[in-house]
Amino acid sequence: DLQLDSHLLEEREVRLLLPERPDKGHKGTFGHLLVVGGSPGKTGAPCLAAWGGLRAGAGLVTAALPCDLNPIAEVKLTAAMTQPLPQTSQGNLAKAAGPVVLKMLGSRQAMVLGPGLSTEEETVELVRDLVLNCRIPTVLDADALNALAGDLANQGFGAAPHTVLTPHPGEAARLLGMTTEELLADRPKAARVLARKTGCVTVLKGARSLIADPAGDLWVNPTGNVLLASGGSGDVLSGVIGGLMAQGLSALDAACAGVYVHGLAADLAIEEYGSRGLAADELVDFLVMAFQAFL
Ligand code: NPW
Ligand code: AMP
Ligand code: MG
Repeated sequence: DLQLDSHLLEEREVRLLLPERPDKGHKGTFGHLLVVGGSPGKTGAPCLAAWGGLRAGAGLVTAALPCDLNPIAEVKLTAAMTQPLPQTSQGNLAKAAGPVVLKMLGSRQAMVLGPGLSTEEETVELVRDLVLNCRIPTVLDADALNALAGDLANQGFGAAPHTVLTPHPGEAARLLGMTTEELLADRPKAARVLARKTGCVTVLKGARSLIADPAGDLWVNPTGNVLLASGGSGDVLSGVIGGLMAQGLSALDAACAGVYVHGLAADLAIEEYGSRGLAADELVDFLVMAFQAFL
C-alpha cells in the first residue's frame, strides 16, 4: 500500500519548498522561533532544538526552560537567547509558565514544544493548556506528545492549524493506544490515522520517516541513516522544522523539507565518519552542508 499511494520525496521538490534568502533580509525577516522544553538532566534537548532552528535559518531563536536550568542553557547556547520560566519543586516546568509563554508567542512566528519536558503531572497540564491556547505554527514533539496521549481518543486534541507532530514509533503508539510492535506492523496507516484524528501534519519518524497530512496524502523520506539512531537527533529535527515554519513555510512544507534536510545531514556525515556513531550536536554542524546542497 506504501508504494501504491504514497510519494517519495525528491531533492528537486524540496528545493522548491525551502524559503528564499533575500540579500537584504535581516534577522527580523527570518522569523523568531520559541523552543519550550527541558527538565533536570535534559537541558540538552531544547538546546539541540534551538541549534536546529538556527541552522534552518530562523532569524532569532529563544529557548525557554525551567529557571534553574537557564544558566546552563545560557552557556550551551550563544547565538540563541534564553527565557527562564517558573518551575515545580521537581525542577520541571510549572503551570505558572503558561501565561509567560502565551505572552511571548505574541511576538514569535513559530514554537517547538516538548523536547526534554518530562511528564510530571503539572507539566502535562501546562502542555495541554498551551496546545489549546497557542495559535501560532507549532511543532509538538517528545513529552508534549506524551502529555497529549490520553486526550486523543477519537477526536483531536484542539491543536491549532499549522501544527506538526513529530512522534517516533514509541510516541506514536502511546498516542494511538497501541504497542510499538502493533504500530510498526503498518506505519503508513498509523501516520495517516494520527494526521486525520488530530488534523495535524504528522511525521512518523524512524528509518524512512513518513509525513502524512490530514487530507490523507503521504510522503516517504529517502534520506537519513543509522547515524541518526542516537539520543537527541529527534530534538534537532523538531528545531529544524520549527525554524522553517518561523520563516513562513506551511506545516506540510516545513515537515517535508525539514525531514529531508535533517536526513541529508546524516548522509553527508556518514561519508565522512562512517556509520558507528555521531552525537546529535555533531549532526547540527552537518546541517550547514545539507542546506548548502540547495544553494
Ligand atoms: P522499545 O524499546 O522498542 O519498546 P521514549 P525518548 C521506542 C528527551 N531526550 N523504532 C522504543 O521502544 C526527549 O526529548 C533528551 C521502534 C524506545 O525504547 C524526551 O523528552 C536528550 N521503536 C525524553 O528525553 C537526548 C522506537 O520508543 C522508546 C523507535 C524521552 O524521549 C535524548 C523510547 O522513547 C532524548 O531525546 C523506532 N525508530 N524510536 C537530551 N540530551 O537532553 C523510539 N522507539 O520513552 O519516549 O524516550 O525518546 O528517549
Ligand atoms: P528521536 O527518537 O525523537 O530522537 O528521533 C530520532 C530521529 O532519528 C528521527 O528523525 C528518526 O527518523 C531518525 N532515525 C532513527 N533511526 C534511524 C535509522 N535507522 N535510519 C534513519 N533515520 C533514523
Ligand atoms: Mg525525540
